[in-house]
Amino acid sequence: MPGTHIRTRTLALTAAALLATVALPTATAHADTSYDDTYYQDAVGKSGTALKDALHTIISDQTKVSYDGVWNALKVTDQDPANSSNVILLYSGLSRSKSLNGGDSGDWNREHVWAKSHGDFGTATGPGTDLHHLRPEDVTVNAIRGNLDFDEGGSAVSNGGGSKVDSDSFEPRDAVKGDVARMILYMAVRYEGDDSFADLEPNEKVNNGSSPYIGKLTVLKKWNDEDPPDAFEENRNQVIYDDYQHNRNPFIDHPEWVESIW
Ligand SMILES: [Ca+2]
Ligand SMILES: [Ca+2]
Ligand SMILES: [Ca+2]
Repeated sequence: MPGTHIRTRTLALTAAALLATVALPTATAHADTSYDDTYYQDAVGKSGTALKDALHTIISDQTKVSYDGVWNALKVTDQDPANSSNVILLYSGLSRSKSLNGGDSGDWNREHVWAKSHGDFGTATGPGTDLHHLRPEDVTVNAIRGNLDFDEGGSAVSNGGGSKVDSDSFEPRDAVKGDVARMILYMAVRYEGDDSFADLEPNEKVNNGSSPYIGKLTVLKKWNDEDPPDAFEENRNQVIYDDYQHNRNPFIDHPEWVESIW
């Protein structure tokens, strides 16, 4: 249904342009209420743990993608809007040929934003193949991020688009800080330990190692505020919902729900 996508995306861009002209300053201004009466019906009006529980039930109803299927899915979800032969690399911000997927230097591969060692879920179908936190990234930059927690500070990553790294944390470039926060917090709500995988949660630490935690929560909340969802992130959420998993990242539709839960 490519035609549907084009129409949806055009409407989203028009809405974004309208919001930009009225320049409402708060995260609430970016809330997309399109799905409040349908998809989010059982969550709207709730807060805190009740909201988290309701969202967990809603987003756990999904189709799962195989790890091999992730390659082709990312070529659609992360397509460069200016060049349909390319994908945009998450941290680098570079546009690179879809055909350069692989494991060699100069290739892009499948970055697990929630590092798969944090909770040790690997690449079996489940959290390790969940498109809501998988993004294309340069093989070398992906290795530099490794399984580091997220925090501010460090030195510039080579070809990292402004991303920084130090011994115990990684700071993505400004344009995707909010994307990273909303991906991590989606994972925390989606995986609650009731499906044979670990209960993933954010915390205030770095050096979480193989524990099922990612830090730092206060920094992720700040990034959610500083970098609200844009057309690229919203389109990606829509494509995953329409064509792949049939579930949504609630924090892209309602960034203000982050503050309500955490
Ligand atoms: Ca650090
Ligand atoms: Ca962004
Ligand atoms: Ca959880």
